[in-house]
Amino acid sequence: MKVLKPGIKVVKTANKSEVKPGDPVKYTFVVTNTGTDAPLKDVSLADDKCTTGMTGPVKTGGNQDALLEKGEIWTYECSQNLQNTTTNIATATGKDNLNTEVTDTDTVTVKVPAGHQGGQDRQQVGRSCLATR
Ligand SMILES: [Ca+2]
Repeated sequence: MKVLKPGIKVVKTANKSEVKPGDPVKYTFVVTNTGTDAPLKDVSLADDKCTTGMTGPVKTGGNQDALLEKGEIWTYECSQNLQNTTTNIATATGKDNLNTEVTDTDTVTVKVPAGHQGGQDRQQVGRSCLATR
């Protein structure tokens, strides 16, 4: 009997490591199949904080079908305006053809500097920060 070793991997990155309050951050999620000869179905990508505006997957390589196979790269994106230092956990999930579920997570933290938090107007916040230093 052939033993399937399904595996999935998500790598999450943010386009900035630190932003001012209210500034947008774009997250990119790259999902790949790390298993051995085990195409994955029902592949999904979720983020615990970036829940709206998720786009993708954009499928690179392979056959562009509904199965994530080895060598294929599925990329998702999500943008969010951050008010406070935020740590997001992304979770990728898939199933092999025996319905064995595999998951992987990746975490990214984007800093919003203390003292700048909670402001509405960037210029105003900038001045008040300087004044309190
Ligand atoms: Ca495929």
